[in-house]
Amino acid sequence: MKTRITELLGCEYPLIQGGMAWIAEHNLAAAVSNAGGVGLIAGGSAPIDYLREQIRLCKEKTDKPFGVNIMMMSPNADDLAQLCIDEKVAVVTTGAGNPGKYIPAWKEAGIKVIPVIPSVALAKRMERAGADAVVAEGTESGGHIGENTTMCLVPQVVDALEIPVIAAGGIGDGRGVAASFMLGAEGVQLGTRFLASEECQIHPTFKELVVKAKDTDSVVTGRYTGHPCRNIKTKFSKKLANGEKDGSLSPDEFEQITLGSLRKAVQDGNLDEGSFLCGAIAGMINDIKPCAEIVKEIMEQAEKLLKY
Ligand code: TUI
Repeated sequence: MKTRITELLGCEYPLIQGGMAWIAEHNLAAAVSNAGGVGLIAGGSAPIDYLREQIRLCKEKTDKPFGVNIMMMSPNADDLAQLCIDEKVAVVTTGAGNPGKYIPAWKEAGIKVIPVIPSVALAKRMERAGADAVVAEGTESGGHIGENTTMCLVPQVVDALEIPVIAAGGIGDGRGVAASFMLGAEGVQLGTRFLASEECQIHPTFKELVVKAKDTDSVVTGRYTGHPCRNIKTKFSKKLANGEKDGSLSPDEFEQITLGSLRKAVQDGNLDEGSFLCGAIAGMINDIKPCAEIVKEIMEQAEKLLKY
């Protein structure tokens, strides 16, 4: 399956792993890259020394291309952006904001730049700013999301841009990949499917929630704070959703009790205070497998459906 994305990134499959904050570290990224996709390490709001170490550990585990995701809302985004240049990272993706100010320096350093965007307007701005490709991310995704669905967003972004488009949001198997290609995408990004992988370092309770989730076990919280996030339904996320709905939780109180909640989910599996960010496709994911198997099965299924 050769597309402009495999050509751009020098990978076997046009498949990248989402740069999930607090989750995507070097073991996961290296496993996905070794499987023929492109793994990403999440910068999130990590300290610079942590990210430098993760990049170096990843280089030890794979000689294939891998990337880093820079979260624009991170207080140290400037430092992490420069670190990618210093460490000669092959690919940078960005999320939760407009990375325009970093693009010239990344391009100058030979880094492939792929912003994650939730709208056609931002996609066009990113193309004008020099992005190599975009990830068009639908609201089915886990974590911080826009409003548009993958099915509606991807073809509109494809029509609006010349650069290649990677589809994200709600893709969990080869059918989702094939569907994305029918919409005009030339690559896919998957996050949730890799939560249930052997190499993913999240707490076992988190993996169990993903594997056990049904189609209706996904909830969006925090719309009224301006940072809507998709989570797995738990006692905690239901409390947040109800507090938002009935007005018993002010936006300030919401921000207070969700502070640190990603770490509590990922590291502690804390069901009472953790935010288990996860995409809506979790209902379809029923097993934990090595990344190599996940990537191979998905791409074989997609190739069969698309008759490559
Ligand atoms: O970034 C993500 N997903 C994320 S980031 C994250 S960490 C976080 N923690 C606390 C609050 C919020 C986030 C968890 N999940 N996905 C990519 C993505 N980017 N989705 C939506 C966007 C986005 C939104 C607005 C990209 C650009 C944008 O631009 C607004 C503007 O014009 O500046």
